Amino acid sequence: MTATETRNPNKQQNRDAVVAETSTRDDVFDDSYKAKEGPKPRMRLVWRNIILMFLLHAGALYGLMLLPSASALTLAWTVVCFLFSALGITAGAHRLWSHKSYKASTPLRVFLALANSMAFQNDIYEWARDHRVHHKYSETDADPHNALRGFFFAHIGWLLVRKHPDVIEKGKKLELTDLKADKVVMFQRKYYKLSVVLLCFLVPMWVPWYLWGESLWVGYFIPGLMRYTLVLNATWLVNSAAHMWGNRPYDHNINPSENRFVAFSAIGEGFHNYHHTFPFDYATSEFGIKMNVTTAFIDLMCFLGLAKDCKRVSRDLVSARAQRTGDGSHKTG
Ligand code: ST9
Ligand code: ZN
Ligand code: ZN
Repeated sequence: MTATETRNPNKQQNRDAVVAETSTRDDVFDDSYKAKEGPKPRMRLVWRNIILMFLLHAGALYGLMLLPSASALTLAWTVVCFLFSALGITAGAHRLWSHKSYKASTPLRVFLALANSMAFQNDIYEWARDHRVHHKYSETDADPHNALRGFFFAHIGWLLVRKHPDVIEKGKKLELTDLKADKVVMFQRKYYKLSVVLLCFLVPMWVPWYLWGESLWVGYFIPGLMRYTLVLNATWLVNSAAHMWGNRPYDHNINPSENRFVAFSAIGEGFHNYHHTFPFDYATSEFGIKMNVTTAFIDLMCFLGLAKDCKRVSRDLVSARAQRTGDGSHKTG
């Protein structure tokens, strides 16, 4: 029996290629990690980040209070900006660049890189590097947002302190040549700050002002700051809530869980027990497009000829794994 299948005509050939590839991946859990003996390194606060995150969340709350004064078009634009920036993380930094779970044409990669800059969550290279080390050394000191350090640390705290030295030590050993060879990724990294100013703040504010006469103030606080903060928190919930609460139908030995609330708010990324068990599956879930806008988007891109070679775990393998290591909550059929 083969481990995975891909959606294209040359099935057997692709299956073999996928199996060979997944056996040498750097996003698969590695249980060889041993914590260093002796006292833990001191936690070093980064006050610049603490102050900026506080101001950002205060601005987002103010944006929330401004909602009644925004026009319907501005609210619709906020939803568009939310979805666009969310896809830059889910379909882009996560499923494409961190996990290589499908292939994307250059126009699609450019689209996803622009969307990723609108999400302002570090450039794609840094995001994917941190994410691979998260999968490989999940719930250890080498995991950037180690959920064993509590909800707050996994959610936002990890961005407010210097990284544990093990994150950097283990991260330096990762295989990142695919990212370095991707011109779109490197271009985005080079012009990251400029692209964030334009796409995360100026474009969301400017479009409603220019096209339908919304005030720049409302444009800045609602589709700008409030939308940015919502996407951040939806993403962080995957690291916090989905590493703590929910069923573990595929592997009860790990903390990542199936969390429907997170799946909804993170446009399909809350099926986290499945995702950590089969990180190379492009759908990040057994259930295809169900509660999974990101998978529907990738399917649409395949239909339009802009994406291909979506990796999928076979139903047989999923069932066998659930029977062997699941918590018993797996539903067949
Ligand atoms: C943000 C990121 O929010 C969110 C990521 C979430 C991930 C979620 C995953 C869940 C699954 C997907 C679900 C998606 C759902 C989406 C839903 C959407 C609706 N390996 O970092 P530095 C080296 S960002 C190898 O400064 P410090 C490297 O040489 C928010 N090497 O460490 C590096 O230099 P460079 C906005 C590594 O000093 C150097 O060390 N941004 C690694 O300890 C220094 O690195 C912020 O808030 C590694 N892994 O500082 C700012 N790491 O990069 C956040 C480091 O030049 N960041 N090195 O190569 C910071 O300010 C700092 O990183 C710090 C740590 C203070 C946190
Ligand atoms: Zn992942
Ligand atoms: Zn995780």
